[in-house]
This record gives sequence, C-alpha cells and structure tokens, in this order.
Amino acid sequence: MTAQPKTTSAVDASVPVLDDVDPFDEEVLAGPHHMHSIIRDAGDLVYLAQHDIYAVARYSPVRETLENWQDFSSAAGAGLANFRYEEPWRPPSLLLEADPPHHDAPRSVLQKILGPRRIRAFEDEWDRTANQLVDCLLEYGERDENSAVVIDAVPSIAEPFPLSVFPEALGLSGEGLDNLLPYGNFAFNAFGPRNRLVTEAQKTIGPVMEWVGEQCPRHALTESGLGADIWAASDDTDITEAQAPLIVRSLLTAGVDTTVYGIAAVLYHLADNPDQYQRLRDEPELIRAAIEESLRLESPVQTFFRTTTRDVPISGHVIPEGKKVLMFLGAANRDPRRWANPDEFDLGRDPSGHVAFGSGIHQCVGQHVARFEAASLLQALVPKIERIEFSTAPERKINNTLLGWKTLPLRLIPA
Ligand code: HEM
Ligand code: OVM
Repeated sequence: MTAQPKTTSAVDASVPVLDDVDPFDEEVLAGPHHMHSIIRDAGDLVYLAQHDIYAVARYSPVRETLENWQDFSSAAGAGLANFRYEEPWRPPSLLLEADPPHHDAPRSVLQKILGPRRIRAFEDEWDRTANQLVDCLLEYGERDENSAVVIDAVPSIAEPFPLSVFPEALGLSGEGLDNLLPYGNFAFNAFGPRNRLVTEAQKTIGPVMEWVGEQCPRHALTESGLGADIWAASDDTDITEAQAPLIVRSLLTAGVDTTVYGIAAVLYHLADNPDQYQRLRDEPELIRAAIEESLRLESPVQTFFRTTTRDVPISGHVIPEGKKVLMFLGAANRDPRRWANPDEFDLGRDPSGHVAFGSGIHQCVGQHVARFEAASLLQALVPKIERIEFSTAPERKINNTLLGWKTLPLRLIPA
C-alpha cells in the first residue's frame, strides 16, 4: 500500500464547500432529511470539508453518478475508505467493490440465480411462513384493553420474517443464524468513517466474521439452495472456484439487514398513514406499490461512495482524479426537483425511477428477493389487520449507511 498523499489538490473554486455538514454525525444519522435539503439546495455537486469528499444529493446527478461506472469506480470501495491507500476490513466484494471486466462474470451469475423466475419458486413457502407469523401474533401476541395486538414490530416481524425465509433459501444449516444481523450491521457501518459505531462493533465482530467465513464453502451449504446454485456456476466455469465463496458471502452480507430495514420501513409508513393503509386494504393489488413507495421514502440503504478514475466534469465543475464521491440515494429519492410532495407516502404516485436499489451496472441484484419477501409479508398481514397504529414513538437505529428503526411499537387491530 502506498501512503495517502498528504496534500489534497485545490478544490475547484466553483464547488460549494460545506464546512459544518457531517453526514455521519449520530444526530444526523438519526434524522438525515434536514441535512439532505441543505446539501441539495447548495448545488448539483458539493464538497464536504470534514471528510474531504465530494457529494451529490439531487436526483439527476445521483443517477448520473450511479450510471457512469467508467468515471466513478467501485473498485476502490463503495465506502469512505479508499482501497488504494487503506486496507479493506475484509477481502473486497466481487460484486459491490469491483469494476468491469472483473464485475461481469460474478454479476451475470448472480443475476440469473436471483432472477424473478428462480425467486418465484420460493413464493408459496414464503407466503406460508408469513401467514404463520401473522397468525401466531394474532393468537399469542399481547393484547391491550381493546384487544389490539401490541408488539414491537422489529423483533416480532421485521427481523424474524427474513431470518426464517432467506437463510433457508440460501441453504444455510440453521446454526448460528444470530450472527447474520450483527454481520450486516457491521458491514454497513464499515462504509462510513471509523466512528464509535465501527470501533464499538469491532470488539465483537471477530467470531461473527469467522462464522460467516465458515458458511461460504460448498460443503456448508444444502444441495438445493441459492448458495449451491452459485457453486454450480463454478462447475460450468462461469466463475472460478475461488470466486464462489466470496459471491456466497455477498448474499450473507447484503441479503438480510436490508430486507429487515425494508420491511420495518413499510410497516412504519403504513402506521403513519392510516388513510393509505385503508386504501391498501380496499385495493390489495397496491401492495407492490406500497413497497416501492416506502423504499423511495425511507431508502433503507442511504448512501454509497464512488472514486473518480480521472478529472471528471460534472454540472460545470470538475472533480479531481482519485476523489471519493458520496451519493445520497435517500436525498435523491426525496428531491422536490424530481418528485411532487416528495415527503408524502402516496400509493397513488408512480415511484418507479427511485434509486433505493441504485441504478446502472451495480443496481441491487437482490431486489427481487427484497420485493418478494415484503410482498409475502404484506399479503399475509393486510387482510387480517384492520388498522395499524403506533403504540409509542418508534426509535431510530443508528448505522453509518442504513436508515431504519430499532423499535417500532405498534398496535395491530384485527380485522
Ligand atoms: C447492491 C440496496 C436487498 C444483494 C445494492 C445497491 C443498493 C442496494 C443501493 C447498489 C450498490 C451500488 O451501486 O454500489 C438494497 C436494498 C435492499 C437490498 C434497499 C432491500 C430493501 C438485497 C438483497 C440482496 C442484495 C435481499 C441479496 C439477496 C446485493 C448485492 C449488491 C447489491 C450482491 C451488489 C451488486 C453489484 O455490485 O453488482 N443493493 N439491497 N440486496 N445488493 Fe442490494
Ligand atoms: C457485497 C455487498 C453488496 C451490497 C451491499 C453490501 C454490506 C455488501 O457484495 O458484499 O453491503
């Protein structure tokens, strides 16, 4: 590794400089939307002095950056750390942290395996599991004086549902599944600066990483799951045997926390918008729209970085070569330049074009998994629950990349 250059090249004088904006401040992470509007209003491109990074928060430059992989590389890491100078915390992902041509083969293998056809094969099983979960809450959940079921939807729904369907679909043995959420939580924190969120978690992540490593070899995976499909692709020489375990690792990293946060988000927005929930009850064919709209509004994955491969012109400015660029997906998804009433949860709008899954060659390869899981859950829940209310205020979970809920105390009024 070469040492990081001490002097940074002079900032293009026309780029708005924000000195006191820190996207990774804990208060900001707990409620980033005010900061988003400051960054969006400052311009198409800004410079965040505290981290020596460029940033885009308006919809169109975010989308441009996502789609221009030639100038905005992923191989130096999708987080703040620049892999040219800093040792990554684990061997880089062959998907997320790779550029073409290396990205191509892992991507096309995974895209086939996680395509809608393959994932639809799990639908009946996932629907059954979702119905069991909701029935169980209705039968055994704590009731209040009006016989509403009172739950914290994070530990009662958002976490157990993905954990009871995805690891099995992947082909994990079933032991040690409690490592999955801490691993994902750490991985998403690790995209940010080495703040308290990272240093605290570092103390306990060793055994978690070890467990994850043990789940990736062929012998650890059942014969018919998604993991086995990845290994089978190495028999056909689409990918090498050295690549297979790292691609399995991508699913273990990106496949669980994201869907937990996504499911909590849609439940939050349905509780927060009783009129829209009523509409969903009347028109359950809007379940898919509700999922998309809540992905737009919440953007569970808030940010990713790129690194410039040359001096890149953007919106009349130039970003020097080798600089980190932070893309605010969540800010783009609420940009009033792109969306009418951007902060409203509206089942009547067309949320397509949101960038909650990114865009371009790295666009989330697990998006069908995420949508099918959330759809199974809502299809089970909506017909059985007349109304969803907050019982007390939900609390934010703080993560350098993910936006979501630590607690989501709900009252479910049975239909
Ligand atoms: C990539 C978000 C669920 C696996 C991405 C990216 C985003 C994202 C924004 C783009 C990264 C970039 O441009 O650098 C989400 C959200 C999810 C979700 C919001 C849930 C609501 C999943 C699931 C899986 C998964 C369930 C696995 C089954 C991946 C992988 C990549 C990726 C492997 C890297 C793809 C590539 O670089 O080609 N995701 N994701 N994600 N996601 Fe997801
Ligand atoms: C990966 C990956 C992909 C997307 C997100 C992510 C921790 C990881 O391929 O390991 O976040």
